[in-house]
Amino acid sequence: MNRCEHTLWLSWPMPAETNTPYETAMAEISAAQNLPKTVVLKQTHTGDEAYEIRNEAEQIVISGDDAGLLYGVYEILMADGRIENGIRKPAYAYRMINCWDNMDGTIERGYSGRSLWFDNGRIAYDASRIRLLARHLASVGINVICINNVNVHQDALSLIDEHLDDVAELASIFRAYHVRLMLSISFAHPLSDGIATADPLNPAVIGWWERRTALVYSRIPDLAGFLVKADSEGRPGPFTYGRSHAEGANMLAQALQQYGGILVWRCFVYNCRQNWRDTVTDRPKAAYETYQPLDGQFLSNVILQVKNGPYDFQVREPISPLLLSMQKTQLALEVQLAQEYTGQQVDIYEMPPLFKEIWDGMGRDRIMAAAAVSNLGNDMNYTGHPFAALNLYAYGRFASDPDSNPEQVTDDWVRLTYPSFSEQDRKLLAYILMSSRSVYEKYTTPMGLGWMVTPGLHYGPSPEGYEYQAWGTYHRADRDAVGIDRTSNGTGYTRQYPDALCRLYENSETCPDNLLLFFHRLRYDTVLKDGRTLIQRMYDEHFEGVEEVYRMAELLRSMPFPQEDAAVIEERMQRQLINANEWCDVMNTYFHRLSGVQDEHNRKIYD
Ligand code: GCV
Repeated sequence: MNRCEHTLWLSWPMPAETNTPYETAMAEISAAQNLPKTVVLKQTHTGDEAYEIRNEAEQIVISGDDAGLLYGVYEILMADGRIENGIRKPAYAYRMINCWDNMDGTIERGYSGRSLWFDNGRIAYDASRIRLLARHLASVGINVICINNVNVHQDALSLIDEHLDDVAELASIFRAYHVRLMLSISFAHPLSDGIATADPLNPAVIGWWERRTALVYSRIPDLAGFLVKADSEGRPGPFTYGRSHAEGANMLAQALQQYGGILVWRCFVYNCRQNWRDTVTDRPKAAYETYQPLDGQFLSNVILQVKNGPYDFQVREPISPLLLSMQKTQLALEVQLAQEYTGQQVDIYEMPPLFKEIWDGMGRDRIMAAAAVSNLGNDMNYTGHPFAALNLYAYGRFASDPDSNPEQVTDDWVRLTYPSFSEQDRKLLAYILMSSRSVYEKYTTPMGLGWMVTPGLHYGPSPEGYEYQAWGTYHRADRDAVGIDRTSNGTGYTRQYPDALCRLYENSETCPDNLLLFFHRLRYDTVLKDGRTLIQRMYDEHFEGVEEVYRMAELLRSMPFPQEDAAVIEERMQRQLINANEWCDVMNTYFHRLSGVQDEHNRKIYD
C-alpha cells in the first residue's frame, strides 16, 4: 500500500474511478477485502442523505439517494464489528470545509505544505490525490469544499472567469464522492470588470452578479454556492456604500436562488484599527453588535457563518453569543482545523473535546450548517502531523452527528489509522490525544487568557506582542492584576448572553476556572476555588504543562508507529518540547517580573 493511502484513515485499497456516488459505494464494497458480511444496497423512499442499516443475512443499506447509500457503506466498512439497525441522517444539510488556498499555491494559515490544487496562478493537481481526499471527506460525511481563500486576492477572481472550466473539472472529481464545490468571491469583483461601483443596490452591480452566477452554474450546476468575507480585516463590503450586510448578502443570494445555491456570509467583523488606549471598545462584542440587529432580514438561502468563539479560534473561548441569539436567521458554525493558534500542526492539539464543548454550549439545533477551516495541504500525509488527521475526521463525525462521543470518535480514528496496534497501545494513544488540548492550554495561556502569541506568526509566546497593537486583543496585565472585566461593571460583553449564562459568567465565583481570565480582571492574589492564588495557579499550570509534554513524548516513543509516521511524530515532538519550555519560561518570567510573587514550590523562574 502506498504511503498516501496509508496515512489517512481508510486502509483498504482505493477503488477504481467512478462517476457517481452510487458507483463509488459499489466500488468501495468490492475494494474492501475483509468484510464480515455482504453489503447490499437498496434504493427506497428516504432522501436527504438519510439511510437505513439492517442486519439480516447480509448487511443492507437502504436509501433514497446515492449519498445516503455511500454514507451507509462507509459506516459499515469503518465499523468495528456489528453496528446497530436503524435510520441515520446527517444533522445538517451542509457540512463544509473552507480552504484558505491562494492561487499562487500558498495557503493562508496552512501548516501542511502547499495547495493541493493551485500553483503559480493556475489550477494544477494530482487527480489521484484529490480522489483520495474526496473519498476521506465522504467517509465522514463532509459534503462541501470551498477551494479558495476567503481573502480573495486579485488573481483568484479568475476562478469565476477564465479558470472556470478548470474549476468545473476539479468539481467532477469531488462529485463522485458527493462532495460539492463552493467558491469564495470578492464583494468588489464588479469593479475589476468595468463596473464603476460594487454597491449592492445598484442595478448594474445586480445585473453583473446575475450574469456571472449564471455563467458559473452553466459549468458547475451543483455548485453549493458562494462564501463571502466582507468588511473584515480590509476586505471590501457593503459598508463602503452605506449598505447593511443584509443588503449585501441578499443581493448575492438573490442571484444564487434560482440555481439552489447558498450564500454563506462570514460574521468575522470587528475593528482591526483599534487604539489600544481605548478601553471601551471590546472586540468580542463586535459580531453580535453587527449582526444581531439584522436578525430576520436575510433571504432564505443566506447562511451567516459564525466562529465558535467571539474572538478568533483561541485555545479556549466561550461560545459566541451570536450563535445563541439569532432566532430568525440561518446559521453555520465555523471551527478551525488549521491549528493557527493551537500549535500549527507541530504541537499536538486534538479537537474532539473542543467539538463536544462547542456543541454542548450551543445545542445542536441552533445551526443548520457547519464549516471548518481546512488543515489540508500537499504534504504526503495531507495534514502535516499525522495526528492532525484526527481533527478532520472528528469534525466530519461531529458535523454529521453532533451527539458524537469524543472518546469514541478518537478511539475509532486510532483503530482505523493504526490497525496493527494492540488494544493497550490503542487505548494509550487515544488517551494522549484526548488530553492533548488541555496540555497545550496549560503551557500556553490557561484560564481563558488567550493571545500572547508572536504577532503575525501566531506560534510561540510573546506576552505583549499584541498589547499595544490595533487588533483589539489586550490583557492589560500590570503589577497587581490581569485580564479585562467583561461583566456589566466592565465592557458589558456578558450581557450579550442569555440570562442564565450571563449570570454564570458575571460572577467570578461561578465562572468556570478555564474561562476566568476571559471574563474577569483579577488580582494575582485572588484565591480560586481550589484554594490556590491566581498567580500560583498560573505558575503551576505552566510547569505541569511542560512535564506533561515530556511524559507524552516518552509514551509516544514506546508505540509501534509505522516508520514514516514515527519520524514525523518524533521530529515534531522535539519542536513541541522546545515550544512548551519556551512558553512556560516566558510566561512565568513575565508574570513574576510584574507581580514580584515567588513560586511556592521554588521552581526555576528566570528573572
Ligand atoms: C483568512 C484570522 C487569521 C487570518 C484569517 C482571518 C479570517 O485573523 O489570522 O489569516 O484570514 O482570521 O478568519 O478571516
